[in-house]
Amino acid sequence: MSKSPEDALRATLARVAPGTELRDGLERILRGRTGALIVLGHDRVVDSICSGGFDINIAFSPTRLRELAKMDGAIVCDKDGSNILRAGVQLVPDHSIPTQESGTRHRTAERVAIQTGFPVVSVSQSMHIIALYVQGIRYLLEGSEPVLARGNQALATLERYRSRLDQVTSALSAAEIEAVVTVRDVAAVLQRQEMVRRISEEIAQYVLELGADGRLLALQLDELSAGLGPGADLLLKDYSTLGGKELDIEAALKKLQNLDSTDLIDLGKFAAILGISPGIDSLDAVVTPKGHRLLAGITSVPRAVADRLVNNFGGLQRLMAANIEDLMAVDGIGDQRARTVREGLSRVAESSLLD
Ligand code: 3AT
Ligand code: 3AT
Ligand code: MN
Repeated sequence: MSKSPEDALRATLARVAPGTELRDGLERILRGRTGALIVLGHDRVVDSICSGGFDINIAFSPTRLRELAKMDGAIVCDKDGSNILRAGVQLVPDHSIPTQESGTRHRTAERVAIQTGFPVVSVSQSMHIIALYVQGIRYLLEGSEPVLARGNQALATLERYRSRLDQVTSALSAAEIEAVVTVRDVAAVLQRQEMVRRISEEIAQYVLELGADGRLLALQLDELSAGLGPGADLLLKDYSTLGGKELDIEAALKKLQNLDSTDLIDLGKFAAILGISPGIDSLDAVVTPKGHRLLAGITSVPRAVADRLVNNFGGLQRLMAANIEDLMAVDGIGDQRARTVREGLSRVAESSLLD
C-alpha cells in the first residue's frame, strides 16, 4: 500500500458517506440494534485470518448486509464493495499487533485493519456507534448533523481568512509595483495562504464525509475558493534567494505544511522558511520579487514563458520597465506575446495602485 494512512482514510470516508449503499446498510444495522464487523477487501492475507463462516459471494445490498450482520462473526466484502464474499467468519488476526480497544469486536477490527491494509468497519452493538479502522487510524462516523455544523463553522472561518488573504495579497502586489516590499509583507501572504489552505482542506474532508448531504457545503467551498490566485509555490519562487542561496521550494512547502498551530501565528516562522535568519529587524528588511506571481496573473502567458522573462530581466522592476522591443528580444516572445505581457503588466500595475 503506497497510500498514506490519511489518504486511505479519506478514500474510506467517501466509500461510507451518506448516499452510498454501504452507509445505508450500516445505518440499518445501527437501527436494528445489532452489531457488525466488516472487512472492506479480500486477498490472501484476509483469507489466512478467516476461520469458519460461510462462503456466499452475492451482490452487495444494504438489506443483505443487515441480515448477515445478525449472525455472529465478521462479514468480508470485496475491495470495491460490490459483493459480499463471506459472512459469519471468525477473524483471527495476529494477536501481537497492539490495540487500544477493549471489546473483542473492536480489538479485532483494529488489528485486521493494520494487518491487511484494508479498511474495517465496526458497528458497536453496546455503544451504538460506527467506527472506521484504516491502517492505524480509528475514526468515529457521526451523523450528518454534527459534521455539517462543524463544516459550516469552518466555512465561516474560511470566509474571514479569505478576506484577510485578499487584503495582504493586494498590499503585497502594490508594494511589489512600488518596490517597497518588506519581508513582513511576504511572510504575511505566506501565512494567510497557509491558513486558507488548511481550513479549506478541513472543509473538503467534511464534504467527503457528508457525501450526498454535503452538496451545499461543497458549493460554498468552491465559491469561497474561486479566484484564489497563485499559491505558495510561486510566492516562494519570487523570493527564493532571500537567504543568500537558492531556496528548495519543495522542502519549503513541506515546512509550511508541518508548522503547528502556534507556529502559524508567528510571522518569524514564515520568514525563516523564506531563508531569513531571525533578528530584531529581519521582518523590516526590504526585498525584491522576481515577478513570477504577478506574471501568473496574466493568464495568457504560460509558465515556461514567464520563467524565461524572469530569467532574462532578473527581477520585476526591470520587467516593468521593459518596452515591447526589450520583451521581444527574449527567446520565444514574438510581437503578439510581447504586447500581451506589456499590457498585462500595465494592467497589474494600475489595478494594484488603485486598490
Ligand atoms: P453465545 O451463544 O452467543 O453466548 P457464541 O459462541 O455465539 O456465544 P459470540 O461470537 O456471540 O459467541 O461471542 C459472545 C461473546 O463472547 C463476545 C465476547 O465478549 C466473548 N468472546 C468470544 N470469543 C472470545 C475470545 N476469544 N476471547 C474473549 N472473549 C471472547
Ligand atoms: P460491541 O461494542 O459489544 O458491539 P465489543 O468490541 O464489545 O463490541 P464483543 O466482545 O462484545 O465486542 O463481541 C461482540 C461480537 O463481535 C461477537 C462477535 O459476533 C463479534 N466478534 C468479536 N470478535 C470477533 C472476531 N475475532 N471475529 C469475528 N467476529 C467477532
Ligand atoms: Mn461488547
